[in-house]
Amino acid sequence: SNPRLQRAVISVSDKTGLTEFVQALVAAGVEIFSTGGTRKHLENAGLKIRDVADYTGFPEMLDGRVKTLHPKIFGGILARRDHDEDMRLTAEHGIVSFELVVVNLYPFEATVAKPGVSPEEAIENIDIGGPSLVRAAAKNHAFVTIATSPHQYSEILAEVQTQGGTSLELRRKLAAAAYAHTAGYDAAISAWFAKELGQTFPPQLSIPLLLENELRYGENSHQLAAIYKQAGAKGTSLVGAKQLNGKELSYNNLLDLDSALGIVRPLSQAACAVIKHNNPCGAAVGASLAEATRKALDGDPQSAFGGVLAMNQPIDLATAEVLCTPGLFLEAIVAPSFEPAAVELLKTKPKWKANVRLLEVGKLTPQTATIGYRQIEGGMLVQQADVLADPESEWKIATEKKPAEKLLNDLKFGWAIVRHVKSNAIVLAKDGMLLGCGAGQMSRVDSVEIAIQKAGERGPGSVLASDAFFPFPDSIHRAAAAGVIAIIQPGGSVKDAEVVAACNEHGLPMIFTGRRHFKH
Ligand code: 93A
Repeated sequence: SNPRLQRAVISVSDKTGLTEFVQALVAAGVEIFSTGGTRKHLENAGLKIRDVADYTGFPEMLDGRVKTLHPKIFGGILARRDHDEDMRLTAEHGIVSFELVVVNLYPFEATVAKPGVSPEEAIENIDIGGPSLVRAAAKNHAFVTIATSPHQYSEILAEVQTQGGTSLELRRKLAAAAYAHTAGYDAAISAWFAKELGQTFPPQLSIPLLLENELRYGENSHQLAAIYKQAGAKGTSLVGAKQLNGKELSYNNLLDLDSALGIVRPLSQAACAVIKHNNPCGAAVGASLAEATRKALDGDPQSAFGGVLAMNQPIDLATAEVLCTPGLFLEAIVAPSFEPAAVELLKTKPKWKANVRLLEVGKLTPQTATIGYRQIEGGMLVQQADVLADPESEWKIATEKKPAEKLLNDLKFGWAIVRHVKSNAIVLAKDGMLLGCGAGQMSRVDSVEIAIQKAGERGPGSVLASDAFFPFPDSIHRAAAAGVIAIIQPGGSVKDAEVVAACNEHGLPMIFTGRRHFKH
């Protein structure tokens, strides 16, 4: 049977929804004990609240560093109600029992996220009594209910109002959530310390992640999935983006949208990227966003069907009109913002109605994820993200022929795109537009072949970018035959001399960037 809920300890920083919750508890006959700020807040709402300090006979001290850390509080939470000796001892010491603990912690993450916060202020926001209350109540969940988030109030209340107390099932569920809460809290503190120490790598591996949402399913419908938010994450991201239209985002949508954003994020001109299966099948820059979008969709119109798009500028009506190309179906579009007229048009385009997912993420900031994680069986691989921009000052012309000045923009563009393509990666680009992409092949020359085939008759006059060196000169001969007029690649193969000789033979200029960009 559910133990009757008689007394609660309430000590919260986030007072959202608290007054209504406590009013209902009081109405259900629960006696409330609170710390200074919480008590004032509730008394201002006209509620009768007992003061923790009065009860313990010990004042809050050290500027609040010691408020609830007292045996009369912890004994009342931790006593095993079915142990005679526990009950005898608590009674002997004038300790009352608490069946409910409501705590949320000092806002450490929000505090350290503030610009210019001092270490002293950060440290003062390390909660000690709060996590102790949470852990104690969760440990004794056989008898005690622990609430760590206002989202839990209604479920608790529903049981209290109908049954006088909570069910063991709910108490166990809340205990699990409570330990996740304190674990995330300590992870954030540890990450802050590491940052203060200037320690950026290897990172603190207790990544503070908070459950954001459950997803309908994972990569396939038989896989359960969820999305987590990195605590304290700054910058523009899909987590918490504003959805203006369309069905719920899927796991694959999120992965593809993130890749698409990754492509357009660093580009300074108006840009659009089209992603399918996590690889770009279109990407372009233009004088306007509408032009860039038109070029991105034209890169590979067949593959663009069912694609996911990202733009680096607000979507205006002209761009929305381009997106309404007859016969084109799009899964999702992410942009800094959408003009209302553009949203209207996209929503009413017959086939997409209520379907196309439109996401507003705000003005794009540079990538903030500096560390990448990849799970392997039994462990985890951790590396710095591939964020280094390759300065042109370090590029070297490897061939007799120099690339014409007007080709430099395309070479830069191709080099900016190829790092976002799964290795072995080859892209063909012309006039700020991706024309062909060979992705994820196990042999580089196969990727060259696919990129050429995708570019088709538009290939002549294009430039070719390769994410890593050519192990053999065969790719060069193939590119020259297709009409490629310049090449950019890292260099560094034992066969570089042969590769350069092949370029010279065809009169092709080639740049060595000196840095490889595998993406696996
Ligand atoms: O400084 S503390 O670690 N010392 C304590 O004994 C203590 N007990 C509760 N902080 C403590 N708390 C925290 O105070 C709670 O976790 C909550 O976040 C906050 C509520 O304080 P107030 O009721 O004064 O607003």
